[in-house]
Amino acid sequence: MQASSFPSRTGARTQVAIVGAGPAGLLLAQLLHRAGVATVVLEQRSQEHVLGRIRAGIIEQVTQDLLDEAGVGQRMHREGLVHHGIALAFAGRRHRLDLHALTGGRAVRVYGQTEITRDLMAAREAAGLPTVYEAAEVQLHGFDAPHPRVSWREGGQLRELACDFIAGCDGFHGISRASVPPRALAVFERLYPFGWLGLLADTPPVSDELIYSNHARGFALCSMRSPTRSRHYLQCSLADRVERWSDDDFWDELRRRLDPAAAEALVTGPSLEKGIAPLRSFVVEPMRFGRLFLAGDAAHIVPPTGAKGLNLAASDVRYLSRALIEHYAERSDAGLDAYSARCLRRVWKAERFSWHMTSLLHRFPDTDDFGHKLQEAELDYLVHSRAAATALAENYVGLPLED
Ligand code: FAS
Ligand code: PHB
Repeated sequence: MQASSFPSRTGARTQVAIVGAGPAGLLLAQLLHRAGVATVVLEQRSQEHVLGRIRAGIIEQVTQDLLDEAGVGQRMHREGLVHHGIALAFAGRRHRLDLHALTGGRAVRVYGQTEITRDLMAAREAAGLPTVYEAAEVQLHGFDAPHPRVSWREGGQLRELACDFIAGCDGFHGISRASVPPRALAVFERLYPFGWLGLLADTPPVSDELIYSNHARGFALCSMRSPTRSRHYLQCSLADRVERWSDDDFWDELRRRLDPAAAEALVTGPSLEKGIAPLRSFVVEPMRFGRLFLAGDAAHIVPPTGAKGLNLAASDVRYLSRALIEHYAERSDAGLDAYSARCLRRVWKAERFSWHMTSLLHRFPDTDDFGHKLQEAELDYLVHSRAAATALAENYVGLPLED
């Protein structure tokens, strides 16, 4: 297969131009490289900035298998924590859901998105493959015709790259989806009347597994990155500002929202990172426009309550990488033609689950007492019904892939 003729300023070309060096873009690039498909990755921020983002922490088996297929799973297996269960806390009590037993032996793994990105960047550098960081003013051209191009500014110089396909892996605020004529898009969106205030600290996790807490003061989540590094979240108002939250304020509020045993076990310490993220559900249809394919947050966003965002990006990339490899290796476009519909069937199931978990565990300002009693009844039903718990468990560990 062709290699990238990249270094020259004009006349440069590659097979797949990938916009965005987040997990979607880097994982796609690595999978294509291992199949001999040439790529160039264009990232608007610095490598350090991309690595400085603290985001997802839970990965499904599908994502783990993909990292192994990409040849970057070694550290994940060494350092990632396999979790067989989660806990739901409400009405002052904590209830464990045995995901492993409920799903016939499946599990999730705690391994931070930052580490996945680091592993993928290292693999790409080791292979000497082209990634342009701090690529300014990236523009997409001619993707509704056979010869698309991307252009950008690098050190003030205008650069251009011809390609066969463009993969828009540039997240929710990227240029790829924004380059599609609005009339060609159907947008589905739901905004939530609250955000998540997240804190990362080198303190031991509250428990061996995650605790999702529904509390009258608001949702709380106790997660982790390792046996010595914890990651916690508090539901907060959209008007909240992270500057108003001292570390002590955060720890005191977290303690209030936990069951007594968890509150007792909480070890506090200085934050390494603190930030507020809004919650939204968002899907754009279709995910393909001619020779432009959207993957990951560029096409869909889920509230993080279901731990699906990064995992959906991975399953999009699994479908897209196989389709592009099939195009080059077998001269077949069947996978490319099926890409959007195949991804969206999975995306909408994850949107449903993430919306359900968010509705179940958060306090909505316009919910009345009756609504709160319904929430509590649903949680009580969940932790006492094997059927209801199985339904949650099979979605949490990740539904099987189509094909
Ligand atoms: P990303 O947004 O990760 O990557 C897109 C990349 O494209 C970025 O590096 C960006 O700089 C670059 N880019 C943007 N515009 C560009 C342009 N014009 N030109 C070139 N490059 C451009 N998911 C979970 O499962 N669990 C969580 O707990 C969780 N927490 C989150 C917290 C926050 C604050 C956010 C924003 C998201 C969170 N997510 C979580 C979801 C998140 O993990 C995403 O699903 C994941 O980053 C998706 O990866 P990508 O699709 O690669 O998009
Ligand atoms: C995290 O560890 O960042 C995390 C875990 C589970 C979630 C959301 C975030 O549902």
